[in-house]
Amino acid sequence: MFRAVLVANRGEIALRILRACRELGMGTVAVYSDADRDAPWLRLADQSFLLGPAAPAQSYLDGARILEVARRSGAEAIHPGYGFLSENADFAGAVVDQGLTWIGPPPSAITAMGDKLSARAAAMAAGVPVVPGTMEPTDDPEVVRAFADEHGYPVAIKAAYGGGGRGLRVVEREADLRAALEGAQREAVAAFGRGEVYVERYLTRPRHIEIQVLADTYGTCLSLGERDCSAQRRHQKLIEEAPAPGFDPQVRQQMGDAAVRLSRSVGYVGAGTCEFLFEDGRFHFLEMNTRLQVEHPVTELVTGLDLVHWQLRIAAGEELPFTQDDIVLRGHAIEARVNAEHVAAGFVPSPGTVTAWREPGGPGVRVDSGVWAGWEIPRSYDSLLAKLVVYGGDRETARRRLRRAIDEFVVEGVPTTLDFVRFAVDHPDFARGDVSTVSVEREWDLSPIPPSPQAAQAASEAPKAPSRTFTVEVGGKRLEVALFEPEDPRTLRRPTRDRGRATGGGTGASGDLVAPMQGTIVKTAVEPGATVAAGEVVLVLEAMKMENQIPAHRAGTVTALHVGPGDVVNAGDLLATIEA
Ligand code: MV4
Repeated sequence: MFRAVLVANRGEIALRILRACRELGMGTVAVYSDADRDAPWLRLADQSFLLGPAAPAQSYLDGARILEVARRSGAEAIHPGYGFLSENADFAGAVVDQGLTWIGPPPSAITAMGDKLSARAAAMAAGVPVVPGTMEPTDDPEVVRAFADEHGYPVAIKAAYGGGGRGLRVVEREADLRAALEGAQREAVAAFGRGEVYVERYLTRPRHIEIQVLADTYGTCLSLGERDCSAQRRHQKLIEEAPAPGFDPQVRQQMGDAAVRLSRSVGYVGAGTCEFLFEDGRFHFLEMNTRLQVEHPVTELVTGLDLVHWQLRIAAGEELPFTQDDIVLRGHAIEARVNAEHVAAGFVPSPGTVTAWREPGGPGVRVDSGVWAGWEIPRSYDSLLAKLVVYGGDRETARRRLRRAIDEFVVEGVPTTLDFVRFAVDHPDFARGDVSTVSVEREWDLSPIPPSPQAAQAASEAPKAPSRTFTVEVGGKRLEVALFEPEDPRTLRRPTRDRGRATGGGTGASGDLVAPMQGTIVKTAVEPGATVAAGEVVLVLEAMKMENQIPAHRAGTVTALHVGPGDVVNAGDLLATIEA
């Protein structure tokens, strides 16, 4: 038991952890930035401290400031949540050096799993299968070529210090090898300051399956089963579920054993996750996340265990009172992420003010959120507003429940990824449980997803207009009437042109190729006057430290390039003109 726990995070996860502390009778200390003064999680804390300005480096990433708050508040332990400082071994070490308890694994375990090559080496040593690939960093195209010659294309070039898909390049043929190596290195240096890469055989349609582990300080380390997180886009998970649909119990056991072996080998303590790719009945270790994950609730629902309770109790020195045989998976859970994003425009973050917020409820529905009506979503942080998690006795019950809960969820003021989830739960692949990591991006036609009224409003750049609904009774029958007119029609501005946001690349008859997102032009791939096929890469745009190849939206002649390397563009800005 801790007298007080400092929660070094924000949003839904801060709320989640504060609730657990209160349930265990521990005192709570919350922190916040200038942008989060009005935040809902502060109400659940015994004490709250301002960290500083909105910029993460000056608030939630400022370890020294957080330690100072810990001292002032009398907190005995720090829970980092996910993101921010949660996988920072130096900060974890500093917490321990201050005589405080770090609610997470030992810093040495964070370091062992901190880069992909060292994680691969640990996995090999523990007898855990990894994807065939090189084990040493290289910057030599010949090393990459030799590996591809031996194992065949496609190969994946990966940044050793990469993450979230940054510094990852897939090479289909020898001719693309050099450019891919340079691209991976450039991206890795930009994002992580380190350009080391290595090569792996590229699996073309794997599922992303991860194993939740829980270890105490007395040598007990258990697998809490798997989660299937294959439904993702641009390395942003959208839907996660437990157990994985149609999963063979024998494979579950083998993966669980592998995750436990690996965790033990690095002296793991607390809650952790081993990520695997699963293809053709075989699994390959990818990396280990040494923290609580966003999607932990689906595991909680099928195991009946409260992961945050156990993190706190393990950190307080308690022994796990159950064994592997006691871990029984029951029923099915699905989580949908509710991000403030404009789906039809290519999942573009879309912060704004949440004007209405009504969460679904009823049997088998859990909502972890950090939002209320009137909340202005800060631009400085990620766009996760809430997680809608449903439970059912079997997968189909859970799937239908998710559909029902989405229909109940009222969010106004900002568009959300619920627009996507509504579409996804009805998709035949999802209904069948046949989703891989490439389904959403490469296989599904997302064009039927209608722009939500909020998204349409955002795209039209109309003044923040009252899109209001009224309830009227006509002949005694209740009717909902939606009003999309601005209050004062004189302020209505017509959009001067389709800025292309609705498609991400510009479509239709227009020759305008527009930026699908804000970012920096890294390079141009064609010269003015060039003839391009639809889909051919025209330029490379770096956004959020990821390089995005911008394809031609139509075949034709590039009559003008309006930007060049180094230019910063906003979503909707004109990049090139392509005349048919
Ligand atoms: C792969 C792969 C296929 N083959 N490695 C993407 C991010 C990084 N964590 C690992 N990633 C992948 N590595 C080989 N050898 C496919 C992916 C991948 C992926 C992995 C997990 C979840 C979603 C993904 C989406 C695209 C690609």
